[in-house]
Amino acid sequence: MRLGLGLYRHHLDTEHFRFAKQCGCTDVVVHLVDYFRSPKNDAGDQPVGDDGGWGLAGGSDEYWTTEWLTGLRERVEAEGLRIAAIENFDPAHWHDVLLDGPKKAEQLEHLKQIIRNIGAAGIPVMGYNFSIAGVAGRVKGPYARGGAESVGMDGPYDIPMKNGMVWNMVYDENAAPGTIPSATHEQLWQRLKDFLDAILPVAEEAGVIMAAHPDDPPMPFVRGQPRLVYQPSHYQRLLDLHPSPANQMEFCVGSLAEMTEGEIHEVVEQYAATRRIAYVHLRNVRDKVPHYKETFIDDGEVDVLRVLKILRKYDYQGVIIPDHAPAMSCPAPWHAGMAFALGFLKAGMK
Ligand SMILES: [Mn+2]
Repeated sequence: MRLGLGLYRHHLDTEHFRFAKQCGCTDVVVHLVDYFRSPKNDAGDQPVGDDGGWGLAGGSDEYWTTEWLTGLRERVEAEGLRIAAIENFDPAHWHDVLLDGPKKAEQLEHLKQIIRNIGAAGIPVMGYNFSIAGVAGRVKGPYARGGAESVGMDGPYDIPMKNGMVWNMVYDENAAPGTIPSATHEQLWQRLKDFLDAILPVAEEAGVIMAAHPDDPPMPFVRGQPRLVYQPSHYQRLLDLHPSPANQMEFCVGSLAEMTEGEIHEVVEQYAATRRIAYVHLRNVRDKVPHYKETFIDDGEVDVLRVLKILRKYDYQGVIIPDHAPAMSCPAPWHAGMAFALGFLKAGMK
């Protein structure tokens, strides 16, 4: 098992690579989409946003080229780290793949090229979250120990999404007025299948593993849109959709623990046994949707040390990152929260 840190777009510099190394990481997981372009998100925390989502999607396409990604990998390796994965596509690159819109075929071709670029740059995993509404409906408050700010849910979130939005970001500021009609669960599974059928052969050839994150938050519907992996058993359905060795999981223990079905340690056992975990998000949580709260890593309902023991039993060799952590009361809330989680994980991984 290897310890990693997830870095947002604005963290991709030497200072943050060194911070990860100093915390004992061997790896980083990088986000190329900037969730913090809108002033409504505090760059010292995880994004939450409002009914308009996190902000505007569609950052520079340069980040997705082989040249830029190779340069990033070299900058990371210069600090003695590896890039374990890239996390999340830009909503501007695949809105019609998620919405089954007119640009779907064109966008799938672009995604294939992105996967080829990632492989050519020597980055082994692409994490994605196949979701129309994305990470929406969360609230922020002093929910964690000592009044530390964390996120959670305080009831369902059903306000429809405006046209031009997908994945909790805005891809078209000039979209026609109106809201996006609801899809069905079966339509969304078909869209996922179309995506996997197109992408997985390219991923295999490029040496890139596609890693699916479960729904965050794991509700059956968010903003009137269906979700895919909102109960533990749905992950098996996703794996069964395509036997490719490139079809794997971005295994988020926190999201799985928030689900209303399953016992989290049994769920970890079940999926560790598949050996199709590309990498792990490991955080702790109290209660279930629609009323869960994120906690410090030692303080929720997940026995994180037991999770590590189960992963070790199945000889899991991949990377574990803390995912989110409560923001601590100090001048560097994100750094302190992550350092605390990483220290705990590092000790537990011995
Ligand atoms: Mn996660």
